Amino acid sequence: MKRLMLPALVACGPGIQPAKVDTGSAATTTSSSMSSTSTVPTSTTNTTFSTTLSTTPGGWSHNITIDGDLSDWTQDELFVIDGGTAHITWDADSLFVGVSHLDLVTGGSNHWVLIYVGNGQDGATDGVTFNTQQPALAFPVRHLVRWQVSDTWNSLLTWSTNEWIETPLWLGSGRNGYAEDEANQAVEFQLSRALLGLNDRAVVHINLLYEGAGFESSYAPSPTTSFATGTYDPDYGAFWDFDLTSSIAPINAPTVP
Ligand SMILES: [Ca+2]
Ligand SMILES: [Ca+2]
Repeated sequence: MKRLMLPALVACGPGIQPAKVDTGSAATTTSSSMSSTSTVPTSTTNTTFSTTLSTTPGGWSHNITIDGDLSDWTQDELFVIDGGTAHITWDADSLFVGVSHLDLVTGGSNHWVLIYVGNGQDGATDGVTFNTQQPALAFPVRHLVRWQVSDTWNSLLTWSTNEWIETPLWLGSGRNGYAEDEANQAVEFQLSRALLGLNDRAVVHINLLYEGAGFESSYAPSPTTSFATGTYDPDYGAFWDFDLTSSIAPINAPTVP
């Protein structure tokens, strides 16, 4: 089942809608978004990890403008995914992620962009449940940043001992910016390294997910070797392993496990 599960929504063609730079303040909770994760407790706690942030002189560092325009990314930060591109880079303060995919425009509240992030040390090996999909994670990670492509919901989920704790509407607060421009079929995220506990290492997995009943699937993973795109409830088998102090370009990073 490959990305054929677009819901019967009115498609909005590229260029129809204006660019929007969203602070997240206007987002509303929808019944679909909450029902999908009814087992996830919510919390307003936003833990700040004790993290010393730095970039090694000569190390990789690139500040991205969060405006929904991917033209400021380099080829060294571009990862081909099924039907689009993913983008990953960082500077001393932030981990930057970009995604370009038609489903950002045509998808609805059942479509998600998922960004799992770990520091390489500890975390969960059971991912967050969406409807009836829950992946086993081949490498432990501590956080999931999730964003509904309809831009009606986003949150940070943090693994704490034995459960995922949700911080609603995490994007758009502090150093966690994002911007979508449907004309570009693109979204950009700025994720605080301090809030994610990313000192010298970032383990990252990006994919899209559709949770509509009867047509659930996960697709467009990066790394592409993680799972077969367009399948139901796959486990995630590979994660990017970025050395944040290294001068090695993101595109040349290894994967784990
Ligand atoms: Ca940009
Ligand atoms: Ca959208």
